[in-house]
Amino acid sequence: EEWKYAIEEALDEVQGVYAQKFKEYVEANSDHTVSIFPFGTLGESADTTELAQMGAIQFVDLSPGFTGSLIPELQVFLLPYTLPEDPAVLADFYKTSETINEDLAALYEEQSLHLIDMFPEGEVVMTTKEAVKSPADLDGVKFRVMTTPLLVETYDAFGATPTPLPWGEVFGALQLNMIQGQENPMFFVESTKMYEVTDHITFTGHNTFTTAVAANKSFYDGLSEEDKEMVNAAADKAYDYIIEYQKGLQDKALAAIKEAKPSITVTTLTDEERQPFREAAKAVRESYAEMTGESGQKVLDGFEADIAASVERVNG
Ligand code: 6CS
Repeated sequence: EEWKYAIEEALDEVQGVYAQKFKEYVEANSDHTVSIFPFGTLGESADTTELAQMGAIQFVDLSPGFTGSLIPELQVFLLPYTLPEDPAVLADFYKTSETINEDLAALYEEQSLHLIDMFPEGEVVMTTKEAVKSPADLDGVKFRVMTTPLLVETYDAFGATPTPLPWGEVFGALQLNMIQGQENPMFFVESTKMYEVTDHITFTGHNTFTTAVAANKSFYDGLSEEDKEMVNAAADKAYDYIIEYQKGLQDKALAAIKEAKPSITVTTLTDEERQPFREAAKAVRESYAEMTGESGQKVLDGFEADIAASVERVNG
């Protein structure tokens, strides 16, 4: 059988590298084949999510920055200064968290999706046309965010004018100065040439980019036990690979950006400079609470307990 798998990125970007590992394992261990559809070939993230819900494609990569509009509790991943920064802790967390793999997985099921994996894609940085040292510098800056409501609240709290856009419109909007900033992990800033249309990179330490891979629910439920195990094993392989693959990727991407554009400025905010952003993050938690109620609170509590358990496991 041919399985179709849509991703939100290009084949040589993080989601693409994961998908290719997944495909390699499936094809080596079964009679099935996997066709990967890179970003743009089947539409925006909202489109590919729908295709997977309908069963027109079997697998999809769908990031909470978009899927949070469908499943509000997923916005827990977007709460600033909530996920741990240490990549080793993150690697343990996504794999072991019961909140992700049971509670959030159940919410995907309600949307006709079976959660296969969630994984980190690197620290999120801001890239802007003017330097950013404080929320005051974001005043009047139209800042592109992915389309889930909590990101609008976040950049509102950070002092900017949040502008939700699907990915396909971001480069052009920056080029035409319709927006003056956006956030993404460094590898993506490099591969998509975001640095050509922005001049300043700022490390604020407020988040890591999270993505998810899901299957159409009836498709997955209908697989033989053997195929289910094979799919899960393929995901485990791809997960380990993508964690290793990302070691040093941020530095490599940053070096390539500096080489391509020597005038780019790169600023890491100090703890003191991060303080006002941390303060603003409190209001974002309140928005999350309003959007998700009791269910969201339970997710957040479990999320933080699971993070603490991962910190303990990794650091002893
Ligand atoms: O900013 C975005 O919309 C995109 N960022 C990444 C890292 N992957 C896919 C997503 O569409």
